[in-house]
Amino acid sequence: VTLCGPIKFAPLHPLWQSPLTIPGGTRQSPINIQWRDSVYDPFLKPLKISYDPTTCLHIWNNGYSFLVEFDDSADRSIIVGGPLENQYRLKQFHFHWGAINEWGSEHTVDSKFYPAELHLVHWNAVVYPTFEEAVMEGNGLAVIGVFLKLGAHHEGLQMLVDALPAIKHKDAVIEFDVFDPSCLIPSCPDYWTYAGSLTTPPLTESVTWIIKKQPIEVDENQLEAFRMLLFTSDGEEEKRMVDNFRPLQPLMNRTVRSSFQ
Ligand code: SG5
Ligand code: ZN
Repeated sequence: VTLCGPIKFAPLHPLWQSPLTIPGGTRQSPINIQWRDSVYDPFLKPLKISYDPTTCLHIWNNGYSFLVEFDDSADRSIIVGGPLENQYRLKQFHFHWGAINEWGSEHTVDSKFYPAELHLVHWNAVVYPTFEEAVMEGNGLAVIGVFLKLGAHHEGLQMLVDALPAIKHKDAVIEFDVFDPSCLIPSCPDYWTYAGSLTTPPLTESVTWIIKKQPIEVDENQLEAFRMLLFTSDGEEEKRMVDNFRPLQPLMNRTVRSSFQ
């Protein structure tokens, strides 16, 4: 007989010491996108992206991911169209990834995980005076999700990868003043869209998700560079920044729409 000892769970990341779920939540993210259950919507417009590379400010390790933040005090880096009624301003982008290539993305397609997922976070500055207010409201945010798959070296991503050793520890920030994130967005215009939430606390149900169908390719060394980052501050016992994704949430009463047939 094999006796099974008690199952030991990894300690929870400090980010998740606030509630893991929203009581009564009906539009939580991420979700599995079941391709055949998505509904083609011929009224969905193409998504127009117009980023000003000089609005880029810095790159920092926030202890859960690394973020590239933008000056969002004016309509300089914006998206419009797609499922959106107004234009939305770029605030930041960040990634989620796994310890190994078998998982790491937050969304899945037909239950398949990608090794990483990029999120470009935008807010509705037409309707809300600040990002913090937009975070709390139903149409406040629009996040573009892009899957990363293993393949060719990505020249645009390498700009970021080269900066990572300088922000290895939690709270490290360095200047990063020119970057055009549109180089990280696949050329194929096809996307899925659904109403969801932030995938980190405060988990508010304020996000119009726009998930690109086509992944971008990155190489093994580039993913390995992500995995060299640390959740921990300088001086603490080192914990690798990996598996920084939220588990899948129930679809509930939602439809995923597609821009393509
Ligand atoms: C919000 O959600 C958070 C981000 C968080 C993303 O944009 O901001 C706030 O809630 C401020 C009110 O947190 C920060 O920017 C740290 C200050 O981003 C992360 O935590 C990095 C993963 C999460 O957005 S997401 O739903 O696209 N994953
Ligand atoms: Zn995210």
